[in-house]
Amino acid sequence: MTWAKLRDLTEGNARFLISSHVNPDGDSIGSQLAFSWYLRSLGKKVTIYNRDAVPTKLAFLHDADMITTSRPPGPFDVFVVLDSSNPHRLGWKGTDSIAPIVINIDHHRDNTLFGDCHIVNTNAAATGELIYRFFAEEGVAYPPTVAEILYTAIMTDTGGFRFANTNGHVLRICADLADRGADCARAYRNVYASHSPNGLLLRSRIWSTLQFHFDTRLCTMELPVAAIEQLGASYGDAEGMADTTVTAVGTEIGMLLKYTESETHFSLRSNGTIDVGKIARDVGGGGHECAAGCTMPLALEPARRSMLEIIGRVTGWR
Ligand SMILES: [Mn+2]
Repeated sequence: MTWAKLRDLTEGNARFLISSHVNPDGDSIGSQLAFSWYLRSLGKKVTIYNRDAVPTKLAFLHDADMITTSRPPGPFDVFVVLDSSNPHRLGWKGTDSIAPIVINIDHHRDNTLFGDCHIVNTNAAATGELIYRFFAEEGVAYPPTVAEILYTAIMTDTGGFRFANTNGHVLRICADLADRGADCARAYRNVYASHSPNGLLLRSRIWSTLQFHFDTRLCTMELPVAAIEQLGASYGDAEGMADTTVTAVGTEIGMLLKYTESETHFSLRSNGTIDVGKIARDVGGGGHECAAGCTMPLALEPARRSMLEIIGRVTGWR
């Protein structure tokens, strides 16, 4: 890991494209906005392009409206990929040829170390934490708006300071960000307490599908993708529901199954005893020990059966 190379590549070039993964979360949006702020403070020309729009609950972040979902024309000198273990995760084509230099900043375990400069630290709680460290290393002074962006990135990737990646180091960083002007209550309210009425109805629909398996060690909930449109809700309204699947006493793995007629996506969660990242990777997905995801090209019933079989095999549960 070399901050100097990152500094040299940023200082020595003029036109930057920043992108991050599909279905962006607080860390992907936050790290993009913070790094973009830094580049613009150096007088660089910056475009932030994502396949998917900024979730409404993150629109409060300063300059979130800078992020476009229209394919930018370029040309670019440097392509900055944030919070994405590989360029495929960005969900759009042409990532190979979009710019001659590629920077990869990430904290995912399955990062392929692509790019000309990769800053990949799997001990970091969030990509936002790596940007924070870069700013600290470089002595960058940033405004409260940027502190709030970094705080939100870390808050969301630690599940509101509740996941196993929450530790003294992370909390000290967040204390520093609060001292620099991040409004913690505002970040909480926007991210966790700003449901739309239709969004809450969608959540009640998901709750109603709750089931236990393996003597309550596994908990599942289901989301028919069609219900989103039916209720006039949005995909983002279901966010965080996967986390609630692992909140029962005695439940070690939780999963939310989002399904269409031909495809089922699993959001896997663990209480820390079982590495769900490994389970997800075994079926072509990815993620961390406590939060991971994967997709099967199967309808709900066969996909659920297949996953129960896999979990039974991996854990020895009956
Ligand atoms: Mn992240």
